[in-house]
Parts: sequence; C-alpha cells; structure tokens
Amino acid sequence: MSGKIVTLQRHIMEQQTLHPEASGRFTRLLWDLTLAFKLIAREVNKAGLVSEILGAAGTHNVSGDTVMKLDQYAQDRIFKAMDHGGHLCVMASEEVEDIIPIPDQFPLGHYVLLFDPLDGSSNIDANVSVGTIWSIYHRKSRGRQGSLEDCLRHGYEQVAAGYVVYGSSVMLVYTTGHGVAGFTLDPSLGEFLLSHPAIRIPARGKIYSINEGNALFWDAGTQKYIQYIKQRDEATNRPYSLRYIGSMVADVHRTLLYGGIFLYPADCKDPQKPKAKLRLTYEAHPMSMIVEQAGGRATTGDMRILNLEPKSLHERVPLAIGSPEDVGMYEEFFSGKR
Ligand code: AHM
Ligand code: MG
Repeated sequence: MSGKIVTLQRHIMEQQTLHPEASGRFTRLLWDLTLAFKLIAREVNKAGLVSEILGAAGTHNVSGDTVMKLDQYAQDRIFKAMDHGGHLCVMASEEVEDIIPIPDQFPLGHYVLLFDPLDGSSNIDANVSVGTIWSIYHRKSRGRQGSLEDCLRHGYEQVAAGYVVYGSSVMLVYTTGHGVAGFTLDPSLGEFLLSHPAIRIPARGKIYSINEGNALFWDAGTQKYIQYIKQRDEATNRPYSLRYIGSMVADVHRTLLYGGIFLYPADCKDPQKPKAKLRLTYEAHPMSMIVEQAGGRATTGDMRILNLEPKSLHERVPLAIGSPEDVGMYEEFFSGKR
C-alpha cells in the first residue's frame, strides 16, 4: 500500500487553513452535515430490506412530486443534525414549501443551508442511485432569525456546495471554492476517505445525458444540438454515447468524472410559457459551483447559472452542465449561431 489516508474531517480542517479568517464554525458545520449523510447512506443501503421504508409516503411535496418515505427520513436527519449546532440562521429544503427556521431554544449562527435531501428518489424502488445536494451561504439579513432574503441568492455567493451519491459505493464530492475533492465511504470504518483529490472535468467528453423522451418539446436549438452530436463528434468523427440514469446527482457525477454534457432543457410545448424541471436553489446552483470549480461550465443556454438570482425558493431553471467545450457548443446551437 502507498500514500497517506486522508479522512473527510482532516480534509475539511486543511481547507479551513486556506481561509485565515475562519473561526472553525464552518468546519464544525460540515462535520455535522457529514453525520447526517452517513445516517442517510445507512438507510438508503437498507432500503431493499426494510419494507416500511420502501414506497411512497402518500403525500406530495410543494412541487407536486410524490414524496417517498426515504425523502422524509433524509429531510428529518439533515434538519435534526443541523438545527442545534449554532452554525445556521435558517435552512430551506426542496421538500418544504417555506424557509425552515432554527427552533427558538437553539443558538443561531452565520450560515444558511439549502438542500435537496434525496434527489432522484423516484428511482429508489429499482435500486438506482440517488443523492443529496447541498449548498451553504453566509447570512445576509440582520434580524435575529434568518429570512427568505438569506436563501434567495446568486449562485456565485455560495461559500460551499456538495453532493453525496448513494451508488454502488457512497461518495461525497464537495467544494469550498478551492477546487473539488471526492471521498468514498468506507463502510467498515464509517469514514469518508479521500479517493478523488483535485477533480478536473475533461475539456470535452463523448457522452450526452438527457431525457430524450421529451425531444418533441425541446426548443429548436436543443433539438438541433442533440441531432448533431448523435451524428458525429467533431474530434473523433463518431457519435456521442447516450447515458441517462434519471437521478441528477448520478448523471452529473458521471459527467464530472468522464466528461460530456448533462441537460434538462425547458419544455416548450407552450412556447409562451416554457417550463423547466430542475430547481435553481437546490439543484442547479450547487451542481454548477462544483462543476465550475472542476473546470466545467453550467448554463441555461444563454446565461451562466451561477449569475442567476432566484425570485422564489422553488424556482425552476433549464440546465446544461458539463465539459467546457461541450457546453460551449450547446450554447452555439441554443443561440442559433449553428
Ligand atoms: P426530484 O428532485 O423530485 O427527485 O427530481 C429531480 C430529478 C433529477 O434527479 C433528474 O435529473 C430528473 O428529476 C429526472 O427527470 P425525468 O424523469 O423527467 O427525466
Ligand atoms: Mg431534486
């Protein structure tokens, strides 16, 4: 065996030294979050064994999706891990309509946590990978409790962002604005160990990832782009391969490691009212920070995702994310230049 073993805790502490003004609060916040992820990983792993956990809970979340029981478990775990540490002034989650205040009896902190507790959860019953996505901001408001203002932020204001993919192994990928690192959970140790230091996305890939069943409803630029890359890749003169899991975390994770592009464009059935699916605050912003930190790009087609400021918590946005050259080519088709 060679090389040193770096745990996530040690990595977080080393990252802290890159911020001379850091007080250690942010480090403790990330440790608390990590505990919630380990608990969620344990339950997701048992999903096939525990019949009460499988299946829909019979309610709908604010976006109208069916809420799975594990969604509720993940929501609860993250809330309970983060409500009392004194790090946060407010939270918001894809599963909850309004902002989530910190209970009165607990101290308040300077950070804001936004999260999607279990993305892609409609896949759980088929044992397909799911994930948790999170992002952290400094607070902005001045009152005692945090407010909506703290949660509706430009993506470039994120202090940190990350995701956990519960797949064939459990991986945590995060950034604090100094590159991207990936950790794999060693189940026997219960520790995330550094497995992917300094992740860089390839400049160009050979894979595209999109729900092609929606092709009829895409804008003309997206239709033309997908048609183009299915015929030939400019570099190899061969068509791109299609991979689509239907769990954004897993699809973007593969894109980060192998390169290529993941897209969820707007549904333009009614051209006056294009409808996007993915949420800006909980999904697009954190994934875009991570991919940009790894050298990639993320766009709506004509705007950088991280420059967008949501008007509401559950705002949805079209997304194309991945290798810089692939995203660049998509923008040319989207804008009608090609
Ligand atoms: P969710 O947050 O309700 O799970 O929905 C988001 C998921 C993404 O993970 C995935 O990229 C997308 O929905 C898949 O949508 P579709 O089934 O329309 O292809
Ligand atoms: Mg989601």
